[in-house]
Amino acid sequence: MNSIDLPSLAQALADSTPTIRHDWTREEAAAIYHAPFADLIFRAQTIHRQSFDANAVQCNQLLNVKTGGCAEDCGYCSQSSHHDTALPASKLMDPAKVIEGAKAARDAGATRYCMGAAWRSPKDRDMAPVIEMVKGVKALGMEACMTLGMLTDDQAKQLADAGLDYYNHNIDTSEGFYSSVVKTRSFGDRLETLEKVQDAGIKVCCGGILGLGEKPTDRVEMLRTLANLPQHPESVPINMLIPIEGTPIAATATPVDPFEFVRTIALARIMMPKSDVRLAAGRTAMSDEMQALCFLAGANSIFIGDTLLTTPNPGDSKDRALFARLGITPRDDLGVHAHGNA
Ligand code: SAM
Ligand code: DTB
Ligand code: SF4
Repeated sequence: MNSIDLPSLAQALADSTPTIRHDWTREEAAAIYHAPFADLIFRAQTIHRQSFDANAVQCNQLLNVKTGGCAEDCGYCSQSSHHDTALPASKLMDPAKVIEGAKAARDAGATRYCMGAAWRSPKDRDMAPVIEMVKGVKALGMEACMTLGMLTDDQAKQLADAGLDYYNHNIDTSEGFYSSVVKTRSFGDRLETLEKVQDAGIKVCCGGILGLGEKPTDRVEMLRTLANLPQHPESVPINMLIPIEGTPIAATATPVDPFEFVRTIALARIMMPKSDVRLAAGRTAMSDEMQALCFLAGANSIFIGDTLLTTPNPGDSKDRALFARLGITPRDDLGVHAHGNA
């Protein structure tokens, strides 16, 4: 599929440079979120085209390198030891196995390998194997991302020195709703780790979940917190809750209106014009049409492969078919020469 020429007005808009702001007001952000749908999507798509190829999507592969038994009580999570989810806990994986997985992911088209551990924070003895994982993934020419919970300044520096590109640490929802979702840590704890990561020179991946029982204001405020940080997170994952039996939130949550989900993506794109916005967890429950709307609203990144951390993901054949239907190509962040040469 070849992309068609846009009419000249739209092209002129798409050619201008987006303004990067860190002073969004509550009212401004809410007005964008609640705008007529066509106006919202037109604005988001225009801004999207100022910084990105609208037909390319960045592809990430997740791996849970340490499953379950987590001391935190996040009300949505299958891996918390506070909930009875029937998920067996495991030890930290052997770095060699992790690197094998990364190579397979690279061969399947992922440019970034995202490794998650179900920890409140890493212990000092965990750092050596974790660093070996980062170095191994980097040696394959891929981008490396980790999510290990709260970090000290020294741990952030060690990860930066190992070559870690991104650290994922979500704020998940608004400050006001946070304590209804997690009680074992505060919203401020999350912001503190984000600051340490940024100070160490690692790029930040930070977003949230929809479907926790939050109100539209909580979604707007979550994104406003991110957009008003001194530096926008380079990557903003927007997850749709995957209800997990045995978790308190699965018992009370109500499904999110798909249009509200798309509005949230559009607001992220408009307030953080140069960040990658990821259509993250929850795609198995979404139609192709809903995913297409998310891409139109400015999402430009997904998780590929059959599994996320502990739950299923659409998988490569479904995603290949979706990309073909929409004329989307995987974004080649590694360059053709880095692919398949290690
Ligand atoms: N332990 C790490 C931490 O504290 O950041 C990282 C792992 S955690 C699983 C990463 C993110 O995945 C969460 O912040 C949440 O946004 C998302 N997530 C976890 N469980 C989910 C679920 N059931 N449905 C949708 N998203 C989920
Ligand atoms: C993010 O925002 N979503 C990913 C990643 N960052 C670590 C995790 C999704 C987890 C979905 C539920 C599961 O598989 O356990
Ligand atoms: Fe632990 Fe992360 Fe799950 Fe919270 S989201 S319980 S910190 S693994």
